[in-house]
Amino acid sequence: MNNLKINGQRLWDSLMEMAQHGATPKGGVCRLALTDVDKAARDLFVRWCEEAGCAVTIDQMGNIFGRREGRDPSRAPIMMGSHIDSQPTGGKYDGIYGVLAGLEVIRTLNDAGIETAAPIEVSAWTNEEGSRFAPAMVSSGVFAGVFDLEYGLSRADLDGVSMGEELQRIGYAGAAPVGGREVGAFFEAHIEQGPILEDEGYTIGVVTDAQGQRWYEVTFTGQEAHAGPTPMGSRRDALLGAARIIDAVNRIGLAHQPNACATVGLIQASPNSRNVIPGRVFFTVDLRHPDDAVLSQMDTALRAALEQVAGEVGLRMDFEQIWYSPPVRFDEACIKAVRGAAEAEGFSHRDMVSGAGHDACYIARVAPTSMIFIPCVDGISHNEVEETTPEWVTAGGQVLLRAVLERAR
Ligand code: HGY
Ligand code: MN
Ligand code: MN
Repeated sequence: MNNLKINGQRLWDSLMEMAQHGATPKGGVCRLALTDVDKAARDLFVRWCEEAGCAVTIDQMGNIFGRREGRDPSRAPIMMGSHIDSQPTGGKYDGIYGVLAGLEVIRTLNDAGIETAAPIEVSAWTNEEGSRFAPAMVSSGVFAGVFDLEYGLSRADLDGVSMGEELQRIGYAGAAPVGGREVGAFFEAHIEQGPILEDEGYTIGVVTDAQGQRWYEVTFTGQEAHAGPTPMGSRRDALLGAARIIDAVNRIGLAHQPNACATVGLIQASPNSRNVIPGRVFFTVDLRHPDDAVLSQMDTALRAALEQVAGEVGLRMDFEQIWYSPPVRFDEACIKAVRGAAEAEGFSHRDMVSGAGHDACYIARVAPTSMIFIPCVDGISHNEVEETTPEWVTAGGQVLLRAVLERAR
């Protein structure tokens, strides 16, 4: 088994074929959760799993599991996986790499005629991105018991369409219960989505932790009025309030270095007319830090800034923290398996904390879990130019194979 090698070319070709689903002119993908292009990508993944001899199960949140039996069906499965959905201007590798690397491990075991003791599963988790439906990682969250099924299915996009409706529409409202079953271990391979591995010249990231996140939704309500006759002193300009908070969020991030991240990514002003003072603005805030206490300090600073600006500008404020995902420490034995696999394969590697959230963060609550990172070019992700190399893709898949075999023996 020690010289078993994945077929890197087959993995790369599968990535390129899958990237056709939602392909954008700039070379990225727009494959928002539960849209028709997500369905098409899901259908292709299911077909590939079946062609690889896997039994495919879909659960009530649309999570997909391809299962390869082992000698001992009573053993909990060793699972690999990630997500198929993307950001609106996403890349060809975020999420789908971990899904297809898992499939490649199964294809490689098939080619070699290797039977593992434990069953092996490859999974794809619904709406990891939290772009179309908030929050992120919602379906792995239901699997891990963080959210109940009703909450998960009720999550609606900005047009008010719910995940439950969309799962029915695209035919992925599965019958299987979500979670409540033992998973022997979970490994998620993923691009780093940051610059560290490439800048420092490492091939593999041994992910020990993931930072915590808090997501908020804010609505400022002022008063629509004419941009001409309305004196500056009597305005209640909701967009002015949002502008001050956008600057305050950036300053909160800078004030909690190292490591803090703070972002306003989504904003909707109304009536969005060039000569009307904006009466209503909806926007989101994303705060992150690997230390929970510092993340709480950032939360406190945000709430203070919101109160102050609403008072200054004379705005009504509706404010909700819609999501809190605490920092995660992954499983020591799984971390060791990944590190050992990188060493056995002769890949340079370093321990690191994930800046992004991943389904592994929630699966870690119900199974021994860790992650494998590969570099991405210039550390860019959540961008159509997201890129990595066949060598890095192969290396990550090879480490995944070894780590999984260690746990599935
Ligand atoms: O936001 C994140 O960290 C992930 O991409 N969902
Ligand atoms: Mn991802
Ligand atoms: Mn992402």
